[in-house]
Order: sequence, then C-alpha cells, then structure tokens
Amino acid sequence: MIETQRHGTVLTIRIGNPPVNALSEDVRRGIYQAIDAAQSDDGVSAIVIHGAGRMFSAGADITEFGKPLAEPGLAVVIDAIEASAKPVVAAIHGSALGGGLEVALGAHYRVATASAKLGLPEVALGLLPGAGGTQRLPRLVGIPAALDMIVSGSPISGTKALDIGLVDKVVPEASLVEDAIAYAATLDAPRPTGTRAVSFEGGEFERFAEQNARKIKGLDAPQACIEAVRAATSLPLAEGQEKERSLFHTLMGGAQSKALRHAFFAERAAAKIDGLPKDVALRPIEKVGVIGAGTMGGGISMNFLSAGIPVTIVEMVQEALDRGTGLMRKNYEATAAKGRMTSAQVEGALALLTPTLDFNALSECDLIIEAVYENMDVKKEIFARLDGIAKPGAILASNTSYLSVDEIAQATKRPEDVVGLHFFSPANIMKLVEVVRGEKTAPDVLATGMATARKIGKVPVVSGVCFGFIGNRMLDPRLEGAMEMLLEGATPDQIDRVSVAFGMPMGPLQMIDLAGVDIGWHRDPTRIESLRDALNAVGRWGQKAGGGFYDYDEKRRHLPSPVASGIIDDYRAKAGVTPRAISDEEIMVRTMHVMVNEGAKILSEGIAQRSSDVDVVWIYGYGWPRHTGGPMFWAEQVGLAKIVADLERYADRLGEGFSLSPLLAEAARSGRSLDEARAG
Ligand code: HSC
Repeated sequence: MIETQRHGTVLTIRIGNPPVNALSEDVRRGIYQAIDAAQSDDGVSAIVIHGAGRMFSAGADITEFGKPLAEPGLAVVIDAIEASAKPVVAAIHGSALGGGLEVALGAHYRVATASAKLGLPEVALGLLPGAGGTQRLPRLVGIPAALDMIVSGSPISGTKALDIGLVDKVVPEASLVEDAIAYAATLDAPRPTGTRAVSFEGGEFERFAEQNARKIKGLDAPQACIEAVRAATSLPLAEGQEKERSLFHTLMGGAQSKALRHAFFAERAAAKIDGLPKDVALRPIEKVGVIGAGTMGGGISMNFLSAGIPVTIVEMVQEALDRGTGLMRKNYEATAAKGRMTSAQVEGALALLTPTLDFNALSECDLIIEAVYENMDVKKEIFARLDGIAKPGAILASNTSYLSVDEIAQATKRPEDVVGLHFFSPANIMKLVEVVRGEKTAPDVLATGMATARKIGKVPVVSGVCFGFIGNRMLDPRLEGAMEMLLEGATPDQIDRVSVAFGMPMGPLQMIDLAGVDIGWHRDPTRIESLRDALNAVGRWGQKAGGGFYDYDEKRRHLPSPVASGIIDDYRAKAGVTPRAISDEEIMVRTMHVMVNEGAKILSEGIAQRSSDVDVVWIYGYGWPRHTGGPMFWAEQVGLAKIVADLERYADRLGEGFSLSPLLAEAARSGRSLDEARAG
C-alpha cells in the first residue's frame, strides 16, 4: 500500500492501492506513520508523496462511506503532513481528486504533469471536500477560483493549476518523481498553506451564488460548499475545518448524497455484462459506417469523428446527404463558437468523414450502424443487403429505438454479428447508449459494442430485446398517463409542473412537443381518434411547427396555448368527458409510479441486468434528476410498499392495459429490494 524509499536525504512515500489509489484505512495509516517516522529521522531533509500506477489518488475510498470511520481519519493525516517540520512535495500525475487533492494541499509544495487532472469532485457525490479542501484551496488560489472548482466539481489540468497558483511547477511525466525529488532537495523549509490569510473581496459569494443559481437550485451540496468556503474567510484553519466537518457529516447523512453515490456506482456496475468473461477479446473498430444521414445518423457519426475514428456515411440521394453533412458542420461550428473546440479540431473531425451514395463503400467498415426510420421491412432489407457486402467479422448494428433486434438479425446469415446500438437524441450530446443484446448476439460483439460506446464517451447499458428496450418501454406508460389525464381534465402545464418540480428537465407533454406530436402518429385530419390526432390535424406537430401542447416564443420557451386548450376542450366535449379536478398526487402516480412498475417488469423479464441499470438509462437518456438516484432507487427510498399502495389506490384510473408487476408486489410485501426479490 505505502512504500517508502530514500534518495539521498529525500524520502519518497508512494501510494499504491490499485486501481485508483483510494485513500483507504491502510493507506491513511501508512502515510501517517511514514510522515511521523520522518520527523525524527535526521537523515531525511524533505519528503515527496506520489502515486503508483495511473494516478496520484482518486480520493477517499467511497466504499468506506456509511461505515464507521477507521482511524486515522484523512483530515488527521493531512494535518500531520502540513505540520511536518520537513518540507513535503506532492508529485501529481493522472488524477488528484477529492481527498487526493486534499493530501496535495496539505503538502507544502506541489509539482504536476501538464495533463494531470486536479479537482474536488465531492459535490458530484452530494458531498463537500471534508478533509480541509474547502479551507486550504481558497487560501492558496483565492475565493473565485476555489469556489469554481469546489462547486462545479470539475477538474483542471496541471497547466491551468500552475496558472492559478495551485501547483508550483509543471514537469514531464517521464521524470515526475525524479524532478520532484530534485526540487525537494533544494527546499529548506516547509510552507504551510493553513496559516495563510484568505484574499477576499466583498460580494464575491453573493455574485457567485447568483451566477450559479439555476445550476445549484434544490441541491444541498453546492450550497454547503459555498458556506464552507465562506468560513475560510473568517475562521482560522482549525475552526474552519470544524465547520467543514460538520457540513460534511450533514450531507453524508442526507438523501441526496446517498442517491448520488448510488448513481456513481450504478454507472460503473452498468459496464459489467452478466455471463461474459471480463477478458473477452474485442473486435478492432477502426472504421465505422453509418447508414442514414438524418439527425440521428449525423449525430451518431459525430461521436466517432470527434474520437478520431473515420466514418463513411451513406444516403440514398445527394440532397439528403448534403443536408446531413451540412448539419454536422453546423453543429461542430456551434460547438467551436462556444469555445469548446478549435476550428482546426472541427476541420480535423470533418476530414475523417466520407459522405457517399455508394452502399458498397461500407464493405471496408468494422462497425456499421443503421440509422434509418423505424420500419421493420426497410430495416430488414438494409440488413440483407449489408450481409452481402460487409466484410467477415464486421459488426452490424441497428439504432432502432423500439423494434426487435432478433427479427432484424434474421434478415442476415450472421445474426451473431448483429447488435442494437440505441443512441438518444441529440446523439452527439446525450450520453446514453442502450446496447441491445439479441438472442444470437456473440459475446465479443456485445463486449465490443459496450467498449466502443465507452470509447466515444458514452455511458452504455445492456438491454435485452423487447418493444422499446429499457428506456422507451418505461416512457410509454408515462406518456399514456399524461395524455389520459389531459383528457380527464388536467392542463398540460399542471401535468408537466409535477415532473419539473421533481427535478426532471421537462414534463411528459413538453417532451412530446420536443420529439414531435406527430412522431409515430398520423397527420390525417379525417381520422381523429385521440388528442394527438386532433393536434396533428391542425398542424400542431410540436416545437418544430411552432407549437403543440404549448406555444413557443423565439427563445423556444413554452407558453400556455389558448389554441391547444381550445382543441383539448373540443375533443373532451366530443368524447363526452366531463373534466374533473386532478391532484398532483394522482399526476405523480400516473406519470412516475407507472414507470417504476414497468421497470420492475423489465427486471423480472431479464431485459435489464440489474435495477441500477434502469436508473442509469433514465439519468443519462432522459435527464432523470441524478440526486434522486434514478427511478428504481427513488422508488426504493420512497418505499416499494408505498409505491404499490399508491398504484392500487389509483388502479381504476390506470387504464385497461395496466397490471401490477408481480416482482414489485413481492418486493413490497417482503420488504426486499427489487434485485433481492428477483434473485429469489
Ligand atoms: C472524497 O475524497 C472525500 C474527501 O473530501 C475526504 C472526506 C474525509 C471525510 C472525513 C470526515 C469528516 N473510492 O471510474 P473507473 C473504483 S470523496 C473507491 O471505472 P476510470 C470504481 O468504482 C471521493 N473506489 O476508472 C471502479 O471500481 P470497479 C472523491 C473508487 O479510469 C474502479 O475504481 N473522488 C473510487 O474511468 C475504476 O474506476 C471522486 O469522486 C474511490 N474514490 O476513472 C473520484 N474511485 O472496477 C471518483 C473509483 O469495481 N473517481 N473507484 O467498478 C473517478 O472519478 C474515476 O474513478 C477516476 C478514474 C477519474 C478516478
């Protein structure tokens, strides 16, 4: 765990706790003892702390959270580093995150590689830096930079850290430890950060809170971070740390941190594929083909281009191809205009794109993703054609969002090479990819699908084959509930407000407006059999048409629509429905609880591998508020027995298609989690 070594009069302390050098109990004790022993060792003039393997340290061991804390605590270790009579240098490569950066802040000097990532990401776990970070960082870099790092949780590079005074030197990775030792040998005195005064201007906190109001609204941790940093301006280190510790404990005991920590582990658990050896050999993906240059095909292509992987994109007619590639350029340029890409990077990415009308050009590709419209016959035809031209071993993927990957695979003579790669719109931005495992999908195809999605920066989740897979299948009862309540008397705003108050980015009807009221529906004005038909018949196809359930202003903000409410009133009257008052509780049950019920069915059918995978799908695919942990985690926190009781109370309003999931009922009855109840 901890190895010490002497280099002349400099002592190195190496943290070795793979895979991320988390500061678990043994590591803390080891550092503490090494620092302590060095104090009385006359042969030691200075100390260097560094990390073995990929990084300095990813911080506190998150798996220890929620258990009684074993001594020595991290703050005690860091105080001992700062109190060392011999100068201590932290030598940082890879990541120094959370408690890892706090160790480095306790050191008197810091050297880092240019590409190192230094950050305090505790806020993403619903916490704050609890080992002195909120007190030492502002003393070192000032209030604005410290607030920025602590409240955003985003790491900065070694180069940026040098600019703001967080590190003293940037050195090459190859000679990091050597350079740190040479530097330490020149130092003759410690330089504790904790005794510095914080430079501080009036109004900084108020300004910061105002500027970030939207991002931090309703979240406990960012508010606590601000309060802790404020303490650094008025209290000496020890008292500031006491305040920090107390805020840390309050957050740790709160519901938001529990949910955010669940989300952290859920995301990592999703990477694991049941029934597949971890070391299955992957197929090399060096060239990708995309069929269809629509919004989806273009967005999918951009992910690969941005990751440096060449893409051949195929369309049927030149005009559609030009429109698609034009949109890709426009999207890239918009990113560049926001300063997130240079124009050289834009041109570099687009240079990897080969637009063509020649289907045979796909024969060179290792992975081919079909992204045409949802029609089984069309998809089967495309896969049969692909079978004839794709090289042996190429992975044939469909971006279908509802249809059976098994049926698509049957159109080929190589169903083992077929997999679903379901991206979410806008595909160049949304992180989720459902990797759909067909009945015959080969293990290495599935594993390559998952690895490739990660390579392009996505969060992949394995799904079995069913109509709509995990995400869209759960979306269906949510949208259905919303539409029915609209008919029964609720307004669009009333329904959507319940979801938005819960923390969703938008309500179900706003979502339909965004996707298109007409998507999956007809526009025929002579066949009006639903509210959607009634809207479609008059061209209220959603945002793209200027209005749907809502009107939209030039900034795409939604406004209540007198026209839509007239259409809804008319339709109700024609359907003979007398509107009634609908409570927020009922809206909650019919738009949220019904999703949990569907999620439980998805679990019991083995479509999702584990309940946390369902959470990951909703957090990354639909913007479910991360601080509630995802729908299944949220339901377990509310209590499955309560969810079931609520569903039963409204059972006669949940429509004929509704049935309570036996798994959900059983878990609620026995007081077990859904995963436990499923395992039997
Ligand atoms: C913290 O530091 C609190 C402090 O302020 C101190 C508080 C003191 C309190 C005192 C009381 C008052 N711990 O992500 P990967 C696992 S909070 C345990 O796939 P990558 C991970 O689960 C911490 N395990 O790798 C996975 O395990 P699996 C603040 C951790 O290369 C494996 O390592 N720090 C862990 O893609 C590989 O992880 C953070 O929030 C941890 N800290 O990314 C950083 N970190 O194989 C969290 C990772 O079994 N970590 N694991 O699935 C990360 O952001 C990423 O892991 C890295 C590496 C960017 C480090």
